[in-house]
Amino acid sequence: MNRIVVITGASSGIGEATAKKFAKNGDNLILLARRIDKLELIKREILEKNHVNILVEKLDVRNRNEVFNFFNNLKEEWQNIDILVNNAGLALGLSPIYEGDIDDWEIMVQTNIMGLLYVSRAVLPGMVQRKRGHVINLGSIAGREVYANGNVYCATKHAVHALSEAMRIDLLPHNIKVSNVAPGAVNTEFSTVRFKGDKHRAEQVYVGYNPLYAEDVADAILYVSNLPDYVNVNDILVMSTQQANATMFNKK
Ligand code: NDP
Ligand code: 8X3
Repeated sequence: MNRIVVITGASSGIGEATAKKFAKNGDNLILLARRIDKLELIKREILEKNHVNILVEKLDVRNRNEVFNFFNNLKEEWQNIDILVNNAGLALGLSPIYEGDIDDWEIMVQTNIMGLLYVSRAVLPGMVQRKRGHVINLGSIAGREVYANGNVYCATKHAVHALSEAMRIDLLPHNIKVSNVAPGAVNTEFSTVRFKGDKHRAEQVYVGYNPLYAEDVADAILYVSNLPDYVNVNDILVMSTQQANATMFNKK
């Protein structure tokens, strides 16, 4: 559709799958993440199959200067951003609040909340000026419910939910859509990151049931982005058929 789509955290999982879906849809991509090598590979893979333009950049959403330098210095052809997918995010650890690692807490808050805010603050003024745009925030079932030992991660995703609602109000007069896409369990690098490289522990999260895959969430994101101008999905909760809420699974 020849739109300009920014995706944060595009180097794996939901962000990568979303980039591929948008490219297939004919959209041009600005792909951001810290692992530039992975972004370059994804770019190459996409360009083998799609005639779109792709800009990749090594960017840590926690770094306020890096974020503003990047967006303030975009070449003219990349400036008219149509869609921002605030996807970069992570969970670190799974511990009771009285044993939590404070460094982990800071990284989650800085990435999932402050990173989303920095990128949004950098991109939104252009959308307001153009009177069009769409912000799609990656929430979570963890933004609706809390579960044992998920304390700070759940708090950050509750914040994403609140920010989606608040953004929608502030952007209402400016014709800008805001959608909150909230998945249940998705089999990506998410649990490997949460358990700091312990792949065995990460795999156990997805055993006994069919979890979502990144492509399923990407489908929901693309659907939300392709609706007519006058239609917005404010909020979408998508999960495996074998998951009912944050903690109840029908495992075989
Ligand atoms: P992945 O770990 O596969 O992907 C996370 C992405 O975020 C990576 O591309 C990573 O890139 C990027 N990222 C992390 N920290 C930063 C940072 N500081 N700056 C820039 N990019 C960063 O996990 P998912 O694809 O599953 O997660 C994507 C989003 O979906 C997250 O917001 C997550 O909370 C949310 N989510 C995930 C669910 C799940 O069960 N998997 C369920 C519900 C929501 P890099 O390391 O290269 O910087
Ligand atoms: C990721 C899903 O349930 O592990 O947001 O928190 S969960």
